[in-house]
Amino acid sequence: MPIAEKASFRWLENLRQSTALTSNPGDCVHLGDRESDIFELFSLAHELGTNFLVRTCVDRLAEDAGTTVAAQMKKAPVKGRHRVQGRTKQGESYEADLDIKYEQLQVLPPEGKWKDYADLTLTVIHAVERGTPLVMNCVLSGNSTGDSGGGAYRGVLNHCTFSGNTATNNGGGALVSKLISCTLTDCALTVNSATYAGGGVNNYTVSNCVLTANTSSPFGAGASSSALDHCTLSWISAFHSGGGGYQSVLNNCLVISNTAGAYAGGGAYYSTLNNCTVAGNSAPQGGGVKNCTANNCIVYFNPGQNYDFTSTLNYSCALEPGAYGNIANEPLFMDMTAGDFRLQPDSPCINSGKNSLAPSVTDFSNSSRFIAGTVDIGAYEVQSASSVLSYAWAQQFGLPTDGSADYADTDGDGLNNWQEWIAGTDPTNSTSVLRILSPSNTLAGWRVTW
Ligand SMILES: [Ca+2]
Ligand SMILES: [Ca+2]
Repeated sequence: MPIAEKASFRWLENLRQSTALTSNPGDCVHLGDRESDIFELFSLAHELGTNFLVRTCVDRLAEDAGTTVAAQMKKAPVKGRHRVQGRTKQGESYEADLDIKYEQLQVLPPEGKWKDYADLTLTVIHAVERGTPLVMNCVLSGNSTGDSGGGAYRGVLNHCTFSGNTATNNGGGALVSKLISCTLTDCALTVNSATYAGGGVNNYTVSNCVLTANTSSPFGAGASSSALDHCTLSWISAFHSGGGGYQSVLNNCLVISNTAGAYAGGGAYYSTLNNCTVAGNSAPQGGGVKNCTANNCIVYFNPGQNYDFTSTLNYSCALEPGAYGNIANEPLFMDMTAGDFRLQPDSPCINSGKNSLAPSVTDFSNSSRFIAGTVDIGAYEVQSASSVLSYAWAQQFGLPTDGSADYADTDGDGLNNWQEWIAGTDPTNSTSVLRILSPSNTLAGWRVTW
């Protein structure tokens, strides 16, 4: 979908209009949260000669695509310490010491936009709290707060169980910091205010966790403003929108049977999903996802519409998915009613994703990605794929997926089926073939046709 038709267009318009109001755009810094982490905004700021500071949610390619921003910042030395003072809503003051890193990096646009946008040299700032408290193997149950973070507020929590915790503001289960291999059940916000979010977690980095039955949150009943990796979000309901996730990034997650009561995004709302399986979610609009970008995702079997025009799907499996490498075939789960969302051995999702959109080298169950050379669509990678072809592509042309057809030249046009898949030609039609016919030196330069 062109950027002009997406919700993020408003961030670009805001930048353009506010820059037009000043005579010296170089003196301005435009601030944005994770929603503003879009390469188009960086390019526009560069074009307008103005500056920006956004909280990032995407780990972008850097330095000639040989690495990523996160990998470079991990290697970077700490260049300073900074103490910040804050005050809770009860008026208690607190201090936090931050380690500060910063680097100038060459940052690349998303791979699909390389022809539209140039690389940019950006300053990346990284701040991490020092001496963050660590809690391991604990049960946090039945706690409540009139502020935020019912079960936990700040800190790193590993192998903990949260249940029945509530908060009045944000983060019924937990707020701010990091959760590893935790389970959150029945955590909630206790007020029905449209400004509050995160029944389960808010502002967290969450990995290998299960969030289930977190309820009573207007937005993002499972997670809000969080980064989730290898997590299950299931049977969660939001009053308003974003049953599973809201303003979050979900990588390798199962997003199953969540609901949004009043408006939209049963599975996720205003979020980015990479290699997730989104099924059985419901909402009045966009039962699966609404205002989201979904890459390498299965968005299927969501009552009340899998997604609508406000979302962009790339290399995903959904009914009526449009262009961008998407497929419409049923994903063929092992046993959806029993909650087994692994893929059957003949699933069209096998090898049908795009490797550069995969968020990590492991799948939901921490098994290898890129089996048979290409990432599968959805949270699970089939570990025993026998063909290197996209199964959806092979099945479309009646080719077997046992590997026997991979390097055969079915239509005798000189290119084997793997080459025809890469070229996007028809492997059953010998006139459909990638072959240079008539190179000609036109005024615009060389033109190659096939
Ligand atoms: Ca694969
Ligand atoms: Ca052909």
